[in-house]
Formats: sequence, C-alpha cells, structure tokens
Amino acid sequence: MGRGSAVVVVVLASLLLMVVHTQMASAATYIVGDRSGWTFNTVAWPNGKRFRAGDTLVFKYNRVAHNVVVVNKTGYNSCKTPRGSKVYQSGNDQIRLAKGENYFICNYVGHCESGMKIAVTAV
Ligand SMILES: *[C@@H]1O[C@H](CO)[C@@H](O)[C@H](O)[C@H]1NC(C)=O
Ligand SMILES: [Cu+2]
Repeated sequence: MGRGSAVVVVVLASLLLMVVHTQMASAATYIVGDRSGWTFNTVAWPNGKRFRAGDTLVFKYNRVAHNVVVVNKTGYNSCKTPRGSKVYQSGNDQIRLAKGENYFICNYVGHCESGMKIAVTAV
C-alpha cells in the first residue's frame, strides 16, 4: 500500500469517527419541567423543543405525592390509566423516548387534570 492510500484510509477513518461521534452527541437528556421538575402545569413544557428517539427524559418529583405513568393518546386525553400501564414511582425516573408519540401522566387523583401530563413527539 502506497503512502497515498494510507493517507486516504486515515482520512476516511477520521470522517467515520466524526459521524459516529456526532450521532452519539445527538442523544440528549432533559429534566422534565426544568427547575420545577415534574409537577402541576407541566403540560406545555415540551412546546418548542425538538426531541429525538433515544433521548432521555428525567422525571424528578416527590415520590410520596406523584408518579409517572406511560399511557397512550386516549389515556393522555382522558386522564385515564389503561390497564397494565407501566408506572414509575422512584421520584427520579429516567425514561428513553421511543420514536413517535410518547405520553406521560401522573395518575394521582386530579393531577393529570391539573396539567401534570406531557405529550412528547420524538423523531
Ligand atoms: C389505549 O389503551 C387502551 C387500553 O389498553 C386501549 O383500549 C385503547 O384502544 C388504546 N388507545 C389507543 C389510541 O391506542
Ligand atoms: Cu402528581
């Protein structure tokens, strides 16, 4: 292999590393509700943000007072929890976004109705 080919190989390998690195950097972590955390009136928090599949949402809350339930669109709109829904209740839950719509509510009585719900679209 001549010196020219070796240079080409090194350049290609570097480009590949850059691409891999850029894709890794695109997986972001978000604290839901920012400084307020996961609480009432969080419903508008996703507005204007651009989420990607594989990004992580961190729900921080008092686990005595709230929880996080993964629901579908019907559950989100009606504030009802479909049977068998996944419930998180650690107070510091990390949930990776799936591609498409992701819906989360708190199912303590009245909380979802008070805006403790988010709909997040991941591309
Ligand atoms: C949501 O889940 C419930 C319970 O599993 C189901 O009956 C309903 O059809 C689902 N709705 C949607 C829009 O997927
Ligand atoms: Cu709650």
